[in-house]
Amino acid sequence: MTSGGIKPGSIKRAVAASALFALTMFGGVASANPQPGQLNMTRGASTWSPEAYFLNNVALGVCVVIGILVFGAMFIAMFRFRKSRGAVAEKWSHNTTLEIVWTTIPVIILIVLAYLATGGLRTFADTTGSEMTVKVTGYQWKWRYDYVEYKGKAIDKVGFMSKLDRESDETRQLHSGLDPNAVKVDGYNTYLINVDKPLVVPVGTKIRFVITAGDVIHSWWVPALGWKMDAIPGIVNAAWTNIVEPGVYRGQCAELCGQDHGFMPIVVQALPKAEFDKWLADQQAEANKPQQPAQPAAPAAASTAAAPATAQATDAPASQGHQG
Ligand SMILES: [Cu+2]
Repeated sequence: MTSGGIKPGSIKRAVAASALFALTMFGGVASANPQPGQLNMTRGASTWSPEAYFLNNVALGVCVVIGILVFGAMFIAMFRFRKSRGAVAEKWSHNTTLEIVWTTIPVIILIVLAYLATGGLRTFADTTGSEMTVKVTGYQWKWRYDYVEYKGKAIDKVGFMSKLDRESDETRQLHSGLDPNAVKVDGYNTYLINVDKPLVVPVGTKIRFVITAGDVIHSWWVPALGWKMDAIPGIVNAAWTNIVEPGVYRGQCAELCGQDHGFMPIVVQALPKAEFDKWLADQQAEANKPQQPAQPAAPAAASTAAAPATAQATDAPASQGHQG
């Protein structure tokens, strides 16, 4: 670098401009589901999701400031000190003080980021004290949800497949002539992000998810919960959430898993506790009915539970272990 200085006034202006930029990027949208034109991540709808939102903003803010400083210095060097303006290169090649400074500052930044991220990961990984357990299994190209336990009691036979809703599925077919913008639920465009049967959960309850897959690697991702978790055959991953607000939260498979990877959305419906208790009781009553053909829900659940086991009869035994 040459000895040419940058005026303090221009630094002040740069800082003010970057602060304004940061405010426009992070100050606005806080809806749980993505909105058209939304730039930043969602704050989410669970007790933990603001942590991910905060960590992202801090890291992105650091990156933006570093980017402005580095590119700013680069452009000033290129334009103000160009040869056609008569700039002459300095001859010195080392400056111990400068080298210590530009090593120390990044190290401090990294330590601060690592400290914050470690705190976030620790709370994220702690599934202890859960009041409910749901097993999530990824298949090409749908999800299976099994309710394992609630309030310390095992739940028997409540589980179902959740796949792309019929309207989206018909619309997506080649030459269907149907308008994707017309696929809506309550005025919200749900093309490719709606399912036939959502995962129903209670709010204000710490829910442990145990996540696996029956064929290839998938990833269960609902942005409003603040995390995504890989669903891997033969491995059971755990994660948790505690949803604050009742509502419908949408997500998608986040691991390229085959030709219909983009067509296996996730819908989580969070109900007030009393409503959920009633829903679960209904599901249990339905599952324990002796006569199957009377209700359409019962044979559907039974056939989907049996399907993967028969379809994968020739597969490795490891993938069958998850059906139970
Ligand atoms: Cu997938």
